[in-house]
Amino acid sequence: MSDIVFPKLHFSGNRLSGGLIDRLARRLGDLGDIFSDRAAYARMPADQVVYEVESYFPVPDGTEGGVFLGITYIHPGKVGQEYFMTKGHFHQIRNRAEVYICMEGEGMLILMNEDHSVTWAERMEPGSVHYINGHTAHRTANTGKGVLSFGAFWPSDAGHDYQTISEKGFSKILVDINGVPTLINKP
Ligand code: M6P
Ligand code: ZN
Repeated sequence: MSDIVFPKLHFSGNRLSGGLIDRLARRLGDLGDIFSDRAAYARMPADQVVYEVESYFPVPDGTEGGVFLGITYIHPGKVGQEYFMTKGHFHQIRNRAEVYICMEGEGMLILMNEDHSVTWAERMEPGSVHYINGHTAHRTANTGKGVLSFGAFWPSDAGHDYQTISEKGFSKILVDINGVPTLINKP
């Protein structure tokens, strides 16, 4: 089916358009199990938007050989001392890799190996490009005062495994210690 013509998309700086774009917002109420400070979480409004994702899925989910892309916008904020962040996931097909490109803001890409024994982080700043190897869980946190936005590109058969993260989390969390984003062992 090499004769299908796909639309050219346009990214304006804060919006993706030009094709059939899937848009979702994740609110605090959708992210119940990811933040460590339960008391701080309970005090915050469930309808507060933590991040938004605009995605383009040119082929059906699960298709081998295609590429999906998405732009994620994480709002600034914290739950207790823990920065606003994405749910995070492994790929369902574990060996599938992904690339992130930071466009705006300041953040950290938090990574964890497959047996959960090692969690580390890479700084994201405008222009930083991050190769996320297969078998590696990934989550992003906004450590700045404005929106953190980044583009993501991943194989269309990769799938998202949220279950493993929702059960066990990452082995470290990213918190603000005297204004410095710091990875600490999960309390
Ligand atoms: C990036 C990609 C997407 C992912 C999104 C939000 O855009 O990795 O696949 O959905 O970030 O992350 P999550 O799905 O973990 O909430
Ligand atoms: Zn991914």
